[in-house]
Amino acid sequence: MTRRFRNIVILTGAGLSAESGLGAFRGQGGLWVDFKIEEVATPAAFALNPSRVHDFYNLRRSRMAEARPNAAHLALARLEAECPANVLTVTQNIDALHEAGGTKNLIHMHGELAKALCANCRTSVRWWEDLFVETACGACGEAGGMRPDVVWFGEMPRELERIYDALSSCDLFVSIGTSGSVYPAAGFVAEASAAGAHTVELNLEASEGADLFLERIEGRATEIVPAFVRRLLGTYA
Ligand code: BV8
Repeated sequence: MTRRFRNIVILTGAGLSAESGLGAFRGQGGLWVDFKIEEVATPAAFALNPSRVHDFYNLRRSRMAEARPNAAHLALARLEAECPANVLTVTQNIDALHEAGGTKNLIHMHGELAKALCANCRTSVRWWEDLFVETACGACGEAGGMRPDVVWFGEMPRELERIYDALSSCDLFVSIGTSGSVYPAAGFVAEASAAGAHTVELNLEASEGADLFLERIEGRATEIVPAFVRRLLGTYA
């Protein structure tokens, strides 16, 4: 890697936060082993049994409150701070570890667990406590409509226009800690390739879209991401 890239887009997934104690979704010990997507992460599930959905997200929110950014989060914040290129980080993660690590130019395309959304008046507020069916909205006063401000399956991800804009002009696309199994995120590498970008996957194992990448680095995020960032910053020296 010798090219001096000017517009870098980084996509991250659950694998980035795994070593901070926030288990991934798939694979051994993954969330989807104990919970069914259709029972906890869809609008229909919330309409049918909101308490079960609140239990699922209250559990994750309490785990998230204990978690700390790891060496991979810190390395990505360093890249953003020291790299002469434009760096945009797009995360599928709903935890707050990128921000805690220092990353600023960040899009939570699947929302944030540290926010609550009122389904009645669409007000979104910072929220670190448990949520319940009885919880009333501070803006409209309604109860029963407060939900985690996350994107459920079948719902539109956030800031897609800004993301596709960045993908269409990026010259380096880096995917970190994601299995490439959820769309539209899993389609971003194809968009970046179509724009002529160099594409790199950093992951513990080959993702579902591994063949779409020009370069792949396998390993644990806390080891391979700091090394990759050092190498990348070295190209501007
Ligand atoms: C939508 C928030 C309409 C909530 C999430 C096209 C084809 C097929 C299906 C679809 C399609 N288009 C749409 C769909 C339907 C659906 C979908 O993709 N279904 C899948 C299951 C097939 N998509 C949607 O519904 C999306 N909405 O399409 O709206 C629309 C229309 C037009 C244009 C746009 C949109 C909304 C999807 C978002 C759902 N919400 N999260 C919550 O978190 O509870 S998705 C959630 O699951 C995460 O955010 C993430 O996106 C996904 C989990 O994936 P990963 O993060 O990759 O985690 P995973 O465990 O799978 O993998 C971890 C990886 O890390 C592994 O590879 C592992 O090897 C690696 N790893 C582990 N440890 C480490 C590591 N790597 C390095 N170091 C380590 N230590």
